[in-house]
Amino acid sequence: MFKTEWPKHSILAIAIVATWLKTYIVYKTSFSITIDNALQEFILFINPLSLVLFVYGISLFFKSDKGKNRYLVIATVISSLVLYANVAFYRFFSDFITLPVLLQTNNFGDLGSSASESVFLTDIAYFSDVIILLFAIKFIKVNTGSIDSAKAQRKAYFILSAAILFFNLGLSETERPQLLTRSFDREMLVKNIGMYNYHLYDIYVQSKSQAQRALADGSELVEVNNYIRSNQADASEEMFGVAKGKNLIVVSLESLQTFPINNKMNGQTITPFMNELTRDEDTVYFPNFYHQTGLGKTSDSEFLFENSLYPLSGSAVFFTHSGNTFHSLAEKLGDNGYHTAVQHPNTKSFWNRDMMYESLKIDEFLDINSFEIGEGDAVNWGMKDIPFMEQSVSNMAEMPQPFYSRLITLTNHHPFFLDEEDKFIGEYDSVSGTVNRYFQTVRYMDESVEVLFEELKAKGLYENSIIVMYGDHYGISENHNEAMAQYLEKEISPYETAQLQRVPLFVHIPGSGKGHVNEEVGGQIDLRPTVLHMLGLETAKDMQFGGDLFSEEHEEFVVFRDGRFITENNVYAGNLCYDRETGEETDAAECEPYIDQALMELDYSESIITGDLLRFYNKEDGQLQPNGEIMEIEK
Ligand code: GP9
Ligand code: MN
Repeated sequence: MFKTEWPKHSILAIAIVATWLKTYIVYKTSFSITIDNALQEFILFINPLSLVLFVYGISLFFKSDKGKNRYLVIATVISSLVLYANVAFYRFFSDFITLPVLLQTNNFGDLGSSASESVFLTDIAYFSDVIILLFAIKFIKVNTGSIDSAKAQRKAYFILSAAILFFNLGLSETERPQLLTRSFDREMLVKNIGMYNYHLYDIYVQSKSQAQRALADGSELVEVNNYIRSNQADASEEMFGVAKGKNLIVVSLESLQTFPINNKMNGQTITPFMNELTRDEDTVYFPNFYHQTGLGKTSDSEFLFENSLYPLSGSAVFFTHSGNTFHSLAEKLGDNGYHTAVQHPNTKSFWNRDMMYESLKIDEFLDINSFEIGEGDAVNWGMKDIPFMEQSVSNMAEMPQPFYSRLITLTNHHPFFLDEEDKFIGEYDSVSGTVNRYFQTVRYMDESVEVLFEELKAKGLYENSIIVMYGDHYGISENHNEAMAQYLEKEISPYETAQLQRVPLFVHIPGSGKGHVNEEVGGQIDLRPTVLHMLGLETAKDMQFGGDLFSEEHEEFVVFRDGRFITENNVYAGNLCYDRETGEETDAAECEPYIDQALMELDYSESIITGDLLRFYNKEDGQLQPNGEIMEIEK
């Protein structure tokens, strides 16, 4: 067809361009990847390139043209299959493939049947680069004369491909800081590092956890079990069963810290409704309650709540260990006749929730598709909390009772933007726009909590439910210390920073008269036993690190994910020991005994997760199954 000779590496160049452009076109046509700005679009455009250059470039090492071409065809077919498999999977699950879904087919029994319904003849277009390549090989005559600078050329080529990879990663890092360590969302990963790199990254993450799991055996549990049993607190006699058989409504209050509660900003009340709750006769309010999250932020708080285990130190456990065996709060409630549901108007793959919720045995996940987001109903990260509360309650009205419904709010999230009509108070006046706006979004959140209560009453659900609400993690990071120092009118020492990790906890039991301010020092790790005991369910045989906050035996010892801790008398932060009440530095000996205990507790919890040790634990009789076989078969 073509008479003239084409340059030596034309076939390679054609293959690269064909796959690159095809991938970009497929991104745009077959997935719904949200693009917010031109930079994101640019990253999406260039992200297939680095790996394609690298993999196809290996053909440069082949001696014969035939070998080269054959390799290129195989490489294009494989990359097309990877892309196409994702397209077919996405049609059904609106998500990208991750290794565990291929391995845990029992969770996805309908995969096979749905796959066949997701395949069409026209899908041949997804292999267009293979077709183009085959044509090129057949009809293009390339100059085979060897200009022998092959080695130097190859070197330059691979340096270029590495440079493109780093350029891509650099751009992604500016767009999404900590993308790879936090790895919060598959869509975000595909959007930033590209489909092909995403799969390599996924394989790396998953095989690392699989290897650790394979090396673990149940014997490690003996020591952990002894530690847990010797530190365990009995249920509170007064509160055990106080809400037996009632619905459990849990609200994760996005980025809400304790400091705005019962506080003012430039004379304006920030949380009028929640302030009332702190004095309410049916509400127990905990002002000395801390979050214990790490990289996984909201998802870590969910993990703490459901499992009473610490999240991981180096990654988001929702992402890396969603295939583990867990004995979650949801599972226990499910076993006791509850319908269990999480409501959160965001993409279901965010924080890998869709996968993790399967392992946590949550019956129903009402994600963004379960909500109607009308005009003006979205701001910042998505659906506004007020319409979210309204629709969540309507959803609850449809649920079989008793139910456990956990709501995850969204509006009070960095960067704390609001529409004009939702600003109920003015901004603060510090150097930090983030801090200034935070007060307004917290004020909006307060309004949404009030709406929740009203709606529950209107729908007749209120009387028969208990409502547990807690801040999921800090909203204002240490980057805003100057503004916080201005607001709090004190210097932000390591002590203050630790104290700023307090998040409010409200336990509201309608008609109980149990309301009081409870000064107990506690953390998110304590939520699971506290809540289960109120619902009249024992946890004495559970593998959990927290204790019932109402129990006389509850130990005031809150360990942060990074080893800082709070005790009844002390705050240990920045390697210094402080008096908890005064904030004055104290004798290091007061903290000393707890330093190792804190690290040990974190290590024990980490070993449960990385070794997937709960598969060796019989939750019914509390027996360890060191050889693991019995539990494995049951699974
Ligand atoms: C996203 C929401 C916020 O679904 O949970 O996540 P965060 O950034 O707070 O972890
Ligand atoms: Mn959050």
